[in-house]
Amino acid sequence: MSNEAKRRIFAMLDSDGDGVISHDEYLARVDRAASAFGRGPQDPLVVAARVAHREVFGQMDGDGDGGVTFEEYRDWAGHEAFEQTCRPALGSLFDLADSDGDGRLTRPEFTRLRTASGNPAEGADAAFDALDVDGEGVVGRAAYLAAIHDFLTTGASPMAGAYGDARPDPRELSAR
Ligand SMILES: [Ca+2]
Ligand SMILES: [Ca+2]
Ligand SMILES: [Ca+2]
Repeated sequence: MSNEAKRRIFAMLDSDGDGVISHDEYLARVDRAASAFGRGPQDPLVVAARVAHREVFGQMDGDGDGGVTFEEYRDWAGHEAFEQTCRPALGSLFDLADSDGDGRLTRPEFTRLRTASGNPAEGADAAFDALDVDGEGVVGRAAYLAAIHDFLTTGASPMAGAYGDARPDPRELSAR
C-alpha cells in the first residue's frame, strides 16, 4: 500500500491535526454523514455505521490506548484490513447517503458524502465522473468501494482526486 495514500487518508482522519486519530474524531465521521443526510442517531443505518466504525477503530488502535498514531495506522492499513473492516465501514457510510436504498448514489449524494468526510468538493466531482463510466449519472456501491480499495492499495484510482490530489501536503512543503 502506498505510503502517500496512507498519509493523505491519515491526515483526513486526524481532523484536528494533532497527529492522533481519537475515537471521537473517528466516530464523528458517522455523525457528519448522518447529519448531512438528515438521519437521526436512532436511524438503523446510523446505528450500523457506528458499530462498523467502532470495529475499525478497535483494529486500528494497535496498543489499545484510545488513540491511533500514524505508525499504528500505517502498520494496520492495507488490503487485508480493508477487506475485514474498512469495507463494511465505508459501505455503511455509502448506505447513509443512498436515500432511495437502490445501491447507487447520484452526483449530489456522492459529493455530499465526500465533503461530509472532509474531502474537497472539486475532487469529488471529478471522481464521480471517473466512476460513472457509462454516464448514467449514478455510482454503484461496488464500484465505489473498489475505487477506494485501489486507492488504498496502489495510490492510483479514480478516487485519488477525491482525497485532495491537487492540494500540496503542508507537511511536505514545510519539510522543503
Ligand atoms: Ca486528532
Ligand atoms: Ca494507540
Ligand atoms: Ca440511490
